[in-house]
Amino acid sequence: MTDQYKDVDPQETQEWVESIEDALEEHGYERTRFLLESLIEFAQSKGARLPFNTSTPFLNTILPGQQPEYPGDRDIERKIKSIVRWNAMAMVTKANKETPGIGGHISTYASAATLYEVAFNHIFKGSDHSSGQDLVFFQGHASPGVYARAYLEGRLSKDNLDNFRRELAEGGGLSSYPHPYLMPEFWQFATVSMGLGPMMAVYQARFMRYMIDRGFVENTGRKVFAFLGDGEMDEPESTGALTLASRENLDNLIFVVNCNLQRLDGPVRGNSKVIQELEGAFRGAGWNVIKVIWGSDWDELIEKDVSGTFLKRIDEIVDGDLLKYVVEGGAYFREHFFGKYPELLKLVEHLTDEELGKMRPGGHDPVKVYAAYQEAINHKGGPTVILARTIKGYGLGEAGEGRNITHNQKKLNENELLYFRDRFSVPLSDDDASKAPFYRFSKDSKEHKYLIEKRKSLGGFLPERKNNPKRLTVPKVSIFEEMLAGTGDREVSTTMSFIRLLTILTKDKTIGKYVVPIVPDEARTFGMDPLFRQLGIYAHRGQLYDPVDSDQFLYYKEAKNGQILEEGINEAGAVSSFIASGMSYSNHGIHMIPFYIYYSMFGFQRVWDFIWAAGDMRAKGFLLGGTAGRTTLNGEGLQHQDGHSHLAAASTPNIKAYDLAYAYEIAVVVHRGMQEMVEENKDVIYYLTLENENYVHPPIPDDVSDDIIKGLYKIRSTQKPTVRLLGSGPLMGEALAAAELLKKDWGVDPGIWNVTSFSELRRDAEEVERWNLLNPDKPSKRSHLEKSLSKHRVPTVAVSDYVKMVSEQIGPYVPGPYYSLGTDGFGRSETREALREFFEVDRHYIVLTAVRALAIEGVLNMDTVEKVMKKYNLDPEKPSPINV
Ligand SMILES: Cc1ncc(C[n+]2csc(CCOP(=O)(O)OP(=O)(O)O)c2C)c(N)n1
Ligand SMILES: [Mg+2]
Repeated sequence: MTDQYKDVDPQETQEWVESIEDALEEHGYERTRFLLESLIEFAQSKGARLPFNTSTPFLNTILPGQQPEYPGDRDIERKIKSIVRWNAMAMVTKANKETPGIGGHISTYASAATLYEVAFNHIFKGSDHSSGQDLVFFQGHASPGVYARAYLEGRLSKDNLDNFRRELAEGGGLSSYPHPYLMPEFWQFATVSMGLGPMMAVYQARFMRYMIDRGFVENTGRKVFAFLGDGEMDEPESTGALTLASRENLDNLIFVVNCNLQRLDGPVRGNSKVIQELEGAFRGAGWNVIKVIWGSDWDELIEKDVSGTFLKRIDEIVDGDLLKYVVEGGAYFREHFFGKYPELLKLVEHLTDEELGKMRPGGHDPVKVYAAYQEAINHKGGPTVILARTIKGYGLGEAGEGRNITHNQKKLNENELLYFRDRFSVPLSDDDASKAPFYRFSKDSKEHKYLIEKRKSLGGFLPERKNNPKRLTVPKVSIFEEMLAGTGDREVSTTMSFIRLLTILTKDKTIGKYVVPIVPDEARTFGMDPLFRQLGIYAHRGQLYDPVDSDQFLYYKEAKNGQILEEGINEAGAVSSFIASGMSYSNHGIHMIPFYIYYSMFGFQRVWDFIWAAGDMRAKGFLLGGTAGRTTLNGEGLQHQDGHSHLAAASTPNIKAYDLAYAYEIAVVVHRGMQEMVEENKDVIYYLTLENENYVHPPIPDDVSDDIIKGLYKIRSTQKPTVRLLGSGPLMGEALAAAELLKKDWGVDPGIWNVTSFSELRRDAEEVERWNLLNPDKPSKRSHLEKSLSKHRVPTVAVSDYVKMVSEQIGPYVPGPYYSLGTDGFGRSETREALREFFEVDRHYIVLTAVRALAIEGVLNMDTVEKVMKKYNLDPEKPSPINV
């Protein structure tokens, strides 16, 4: 027995309990809570060290007497739910019978069916509702159930269901999981990379607030729901933003954790109780927690347990035991759980083993689940989590109910199908049932009418993804005249140029207010802090304090209608804000234009999974990798110097990535990006790397804008080129310096080109190549690369501040021999010059490569190459930067 249960004076305890009982009866729940809290406070003030306890007894939060009346027809709803269950199971079973190994999940939805069906019938609001559409993150592995319901609603056809996980089938199939990219009129949120959903949901709710506080939309009480797995809660991201949600009082946010106590391999917490642990985490983070552990069958038993023995016993056991009771059935349950204490055994003596085995957990009881939803949607002042205990594989019996293999159960055999049919009274004959057909209520059945009527009164079907935003007009590129004109003698960095551009853009009368600058505690690094004052930092509560720099013009200004999202040291949160604002055109019907600027090293490699999800969800906006470039960011060393984010960007299909050298390039690229996003309504993300090296920016040459977008434009041509240099981003300066040396020291006059995007060049060249492959009968097309470079098949030397693979992307498509210089290896802190020499990307290495290329071509002697080495003191024994 734990200390907790040692009672040295039971009579005194009883008196206290009776007082509380009186208070509950006379004054109700709120007053009782107040009294208890006052007592605790008093005891603490007198020195009593009360342990901080974040969890409450393992009971339902809402007592039977506090439950609202159930608003629906239980009988019809059960029939509908049973058919949804059947169809979801049949969809996966059929798919795997026809195509073994195609996959799918039966058990997740089997556990979550009641959670979803109650919400579909009574809670979720559709887009025609006067409050607007609720945003729902569906648990990814429960997708078969969501499809099965859409089938009953008549939104999906039998063919669609037949083609679950066969998306290339004729007529199109259904995606494995929620993927808005693949089913753009259906799914809204990509959830299946576990942990991203909960975090993104928090930021969606927060962004909804932002839109309200900035006056873009009315507060109509819309909600964000996130349905999550209990195993999924182990992902650090799942709980990573909980305190933000309570800090910002997000009562528009509801998490529903499907606590079936199991994940893929086995129990989530065999040796303890995951629900209690989660309660502690959420309560500690300031959330309203509603536990739904026991179904109505248990009400009487718990009520009768005046001695607290049930509570004591339930406290002794762990989740592993609860799972065992489900699998072993009523007799085992009686013996091993109730059997420990005679008075407990007495409580269930009137029940048969079968009845005992069928007593449901709360998450399978519509009355309990509805009560939880009602309280959650009416809760004010903060977010709510519903922790609902369910059974994984509910209804599968021997085929997997509660068993460790259940997650991967993909098909039922004949006997199992018949068992399932009987368990849920599915009206199919033995013959029919063993073929696992889809079942649909006839149009004039009361079940069909009921489910349609319910959705109609709640504003239409869900999920449903909208894409009809109001188009915005992008001002002419001339608003960025300052960038286009060059900087004269002034030396600035591309990072500074971008901040100027952002300042101009946010001041623009037509489009400025739609811009959402996002930064994770790095604004001063990028010189963005003046915008704090100009735009304000978004804070729902405004600014409750006098900032330490309030006497200064550019003080730290927080405001309720602030425009900047300053996310703190939190790249995962910041990119979630980027996603929420980049999806605003769909979720709010208003194009917002996020500009998320961050240390480029903490971008792709840290949150690429979120960026991938952003692509799936068709988010749009600008990612700005600040202080990028392995050698351009010099003093910060190995973990700060980004020389590879462009590889990740290049392989993310919806991203257009640019590494820019000059201010006018930034103006042209951002301008074109905005046109694509808000005028043409394309789902595209632009990724720009920006650097902190200061140099003079020239004015924009004539007629290069289109080529800047395509990825390559000419800086200087020569009469009779023998070699060509491609510079990119900050290493353009080294390419230009190398050209000078080539001319001055070796009499070679190279053509010079500026590459703004290796990945855009490669994509274009690949597309052209593919078209030519598939269209042998038609005249060949030519890529931008070919059009630009094929006149002279001379050697080409490319240099960038990224790993060689970045510039090598275009290697197969460049006419003539192609040489790449890049920054492979770990970075380190040094001067920029030393780093460029170390990584062998400086002017001398460019010259060396060009001269050797000419020697190989027979234009120069090999002797000249040796002379180059000598002249610039290049050491043949220098260790490779990759190995040191
Ligand atoms: C980031 C990530 N890691 C692993 C997986 C593979 N995975 C899919 S479902 C699953 C178990 C899910 O358990 P839980 O969250 O408890 O959901 P349940 O199916 O039990 O409702 C795992 C490990 C994934 N989808 N995403
Ligand atoms: Mg689980």
